[in-house]
Amino acid sequence: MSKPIVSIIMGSDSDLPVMKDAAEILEQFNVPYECTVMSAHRSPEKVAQFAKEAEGRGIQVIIAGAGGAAHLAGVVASLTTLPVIGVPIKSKALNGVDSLYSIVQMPPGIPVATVGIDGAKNAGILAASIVALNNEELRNTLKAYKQEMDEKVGEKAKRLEEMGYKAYLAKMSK
Ligand code: RP5
Repeated sequence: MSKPIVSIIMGSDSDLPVMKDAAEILEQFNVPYECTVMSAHRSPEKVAQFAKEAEGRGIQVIIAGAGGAAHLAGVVASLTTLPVIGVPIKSKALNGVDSLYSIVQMPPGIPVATVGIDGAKNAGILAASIVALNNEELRNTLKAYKQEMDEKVGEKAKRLEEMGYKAYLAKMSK
């Protein structure tokens, strides 16, 4: 893989089953990325070093997933001017509402773009959209991706209209 331009970080390897969705969509779009674990609480010095060095290493966007009292994205955003996208991970105790509020409610001055709970796929797409500002080929890839979704909805609508809802539901449950 060529030099990474998107960095996917997460607070724990237990976040990986969710955060892999960001990696998968970036692979689909041919966006080079790196993926690792670091914790704002358990390895704060590693986080600080990463955030300070990311821009110099050619990283353009950072995706940060964390759960619970999720400070990773905010701490990273405080130490870099790169855009940071936070992914709130669904937690056991509060179903990810704690993670969501921790990430989305950043005080004025340090923004973190926040996707939905477990929304790592959207984080990957958003990261690709940011990178695509200076990459026409990637913009075309993203346009084709949207076009494909549009066509799929159209096909479903046509099928539902033709079959009627009862037959459609019966086929869905098979
Ligand atoms: C957070 O604590 C991580 O991002 C993870 O979502 C959560 C639990 O971590 P583990 O105890 O599974 O390592 O820092």
